[in-house]
This record gives sequence, structure tokens and C-alpha cells, in this order.
Amino acid sequence: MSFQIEEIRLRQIGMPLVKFFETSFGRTYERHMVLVEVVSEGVSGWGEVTAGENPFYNEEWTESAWSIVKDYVAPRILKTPFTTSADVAARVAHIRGHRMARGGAEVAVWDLEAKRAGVPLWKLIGGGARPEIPSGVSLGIQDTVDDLLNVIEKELADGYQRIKMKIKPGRDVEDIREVRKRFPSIKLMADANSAYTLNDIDRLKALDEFYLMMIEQPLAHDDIIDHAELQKHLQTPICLDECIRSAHHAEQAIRMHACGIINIKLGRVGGFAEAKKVHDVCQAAGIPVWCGGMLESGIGRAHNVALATLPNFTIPGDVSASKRYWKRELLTEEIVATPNGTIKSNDRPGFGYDIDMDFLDSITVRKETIR
Ligand code: OSB
Ligand code: MG
Repeated sequence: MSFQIEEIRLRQIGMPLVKFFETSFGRTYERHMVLVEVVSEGVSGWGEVTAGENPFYNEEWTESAWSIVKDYVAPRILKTPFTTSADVAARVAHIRGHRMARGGAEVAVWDLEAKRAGVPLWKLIGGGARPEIPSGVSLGIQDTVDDLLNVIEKELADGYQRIKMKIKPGRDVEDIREVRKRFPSIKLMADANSAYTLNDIDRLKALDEFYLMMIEQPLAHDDIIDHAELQKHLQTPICLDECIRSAHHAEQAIRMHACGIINIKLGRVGGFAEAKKVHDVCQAAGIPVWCGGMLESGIGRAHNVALATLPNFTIPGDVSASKRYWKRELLTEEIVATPNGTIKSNDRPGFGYDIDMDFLDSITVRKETIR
């Protein structure tokens, strides 16, 4: 049954993090995300643009996302009917880059279609391989190694299945050595967010000693070739994040042996249709995937839970409980982790949660309706 989007409501919201999050490219204290609400016959689908506040993770940021969705994405998806959400990506495919902005609208249409059909989003996208997704945590760079050890202890006590620590030059080998000394048998990995070059090959090789599950995106955000070179010298599998913006990139990276694992982020690849393609390419090649995060609100978080029910998401990802990020979630019910370090998907239509509209209004800093 085809459907038509009559109206798109854009909002920018501001949500302070419980604690700042530090990566090799800087600290985030407060998230400003763009939410996309697509409306058809009185039903609303919701999506979150996962771009950061500055163009440091990739080229997108809150402001560019607002303008791309408003001026380029909205006019291409309004008023002309869709038979399936799988067709949304093609309508906006000739917009170069800006996949997070395109993706924020794309996932909203999937949510809308799921709600109209009365089915959970995970079912509509072909997921449901597992009722609970394995959950890990991503820890920002801490002020001291002692702080890091304490945070890890707490997250493990809460049941999380895997610890990812952010690293950068000067906060790498020695920090990881201390973590391994204290926690010799945990599932541990490191994420460098592109902080190294091939000149650092000895430093990166030194990490092999700590039998990490993987090292995530050590080299430049757009350089698959150098990662292939580095992988030849490392025992530790490389996991690509920033480099993989499409299924085609995944194919190329796999063909070149640039990585052994891929982190899939809905926004980075432009939404569910492309995320499913990346998933399928990896599955066919025997490359496991996991679901990455971008410090999402409950809306993006719930979309991530749906995505991670696809079969090849076999490794614990970065999708964890709302309370690790927010004092108050914008859903009427928080997303929680079980004591076993899993997050349950549910059977409610769409992304599976209700939005706390009063709270949402109170944190909205900009709003616009496009018809
Ligand atoms: O590289 O995975 C990353 C957060 C912001 C930007 C990039 C990354 C991250 C995270 C946090 O690692 C994941 C999360 O907890 O949502
Ligand atoms: Mg990463």
C-alpha cells in the first residue's frame, strides 16, 4: 500500500551529556541533534540525524544537517508517493555526501511505514535474528588511567559484554597495558578515530601484545589503502568505522584486506537500506559487524537496537542504556540494559518507544515545518 509524506517537521534539540565524551578529535559536553518527523495521514515516523556539533568525526554537523534536510532532502521526499521505504535512498542518492542528513530522514520513513503497517521496525527491515542485542560500552578518554580503571569496573559490574576505550597518541600503549593488567580476560578493544598515520606503525604493532578484539579506525577517515598496508603488519584485526560510507566501500575494504571487522552506523552510511547492504556484503564475505553509536537520543538508539537484530551483528556493539548518556531520556521509558549486558527489542509498532512530547518541546531550540 503506497503512502505519501504530507509534512516534515524538523527540530533541533539540545541535550547535555551526563559526562563529557572525549575522543581523539575533541570533547563533547552537549549534543545538538536534528530530529526528523515525517507525517502521513495522521501518523508520524521519527528519525535522528547523528551528525556531531562540529565537522570533526566526518564533514557533517548540526547546521549542515539542518540545511541539507530542509533544502535538499525534504523537497525530494514530500508529496510523491512511496510503495516502500527501500525507495527513499534512491530519491536522495544524487546529493553528494551528507549521508547522516539523508539517513535521518530515511530512517524516519522506515519508522512511518512500520507504524502504518502495525509492525515493529526490526521486522520491517528484515531483522529479528535475536530478541536481545549484545551490548558493549564506548569509553571516552579519561583524565587519568585510574579514572579509566574505575569506569571499566563499574561498566563490567553493570554487565556490559565488551569494553571499548578511546585512544590517541600518548594515551595508548601505557593506558592499555594498565587496563590489561587489571582486567586480563575481558573483551577489550580500542578506537583511535583516525589519530595515527603509517609513521606510527611500531606504536600500533606494540598493541598486538594486548590481544585486543580489534583496533578501530587507526588511520585517516578516508583512507582504505593505508589501512590495508597497516593490516599486513598487525595481528590485531582492524575494524573500519569512518572509512565505510557505503556497501561499495565495504566491498573494496574487504577485497583489499584492509579490515577484519566493520562497524556499521546508520547515519554514516545514509540509513537502513544502505546499512542492510553493508551488512549483506560483510555477511557474504565472512566479516562480522557490530552496531556503532553517535551518542544518540532514545530515537536513534532505538533505531540502532532494531538494526542490530540483523543476523550478522554477532559482536557486542556500542549501543548501551540511555542512563549512561542522559539525565532524562526523551522517551516515556528509558532504553535499559539487562544484567547480562543485552538490550531487548520489543514488539511495539515502529521503533518501539513513545516520545515524551512535553520534555521534547522543552529541549527544542529550533523548529520548522516543511510541506
Ligand atoms: O568513533 O565510534 C565512534 C561517538 C562520537 C563519534 C564517534 C564515535 C563515538 C563513540 C560513542 O564511540 C558511541 C556511543 O556510545 O554512542
Ligand atoms: Mg569509531
